[in-house]
Amino acid sequence: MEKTFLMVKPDGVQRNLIGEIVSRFERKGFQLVGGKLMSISKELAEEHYGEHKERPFFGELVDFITSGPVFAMVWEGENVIATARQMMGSTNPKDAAPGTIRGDFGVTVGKNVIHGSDSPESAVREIGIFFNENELVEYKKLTNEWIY
Ligand code: 3AN
Repeated sequence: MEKTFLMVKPDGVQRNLIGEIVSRFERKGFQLVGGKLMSISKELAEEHYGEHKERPFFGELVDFITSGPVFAMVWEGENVIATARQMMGSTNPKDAAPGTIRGDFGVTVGKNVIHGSDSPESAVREIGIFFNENELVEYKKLTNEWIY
């Protein structure tokens, strides 16, 4: 089953949006297989955003993502990579449709609330740099009488 890496950025954590964001992916029907509140070191930030090294906003990007805790997650489900990107909305919140996470909660392109892997290759890479294998939990949804 496909997996993706999603992360509530420092602005989302400061604005108490972790629950709202987790809830959207739960209600959609995806399964949370890993999650942790963590601080990102400068080294990890530079590795994560490696593809943007030459962009003029690289320094800003690293400073922002290391400015406060983030909530890192791995989600699983059919087409979860592309669907999560749709649910996040466009990179620049001014172009993100209402109903998307960035459309509903974001204002500026730098502080756009959430990160999500953009391809199967980046999902594998990003899950690998943020999570150890033993932090990912594979489990079946039960259909017992005690689940309402
Ligand atoms: P996405 O996060 O939607 O995949 P990317 O990969 O193009 O977008 O950009 C990575 C991150 O860089 C974005 N999440 C955004 O916060 C930041 N970013 C993109 N463009 C700019 C910009 N012009 N100025 C500042 N930050 C930017």
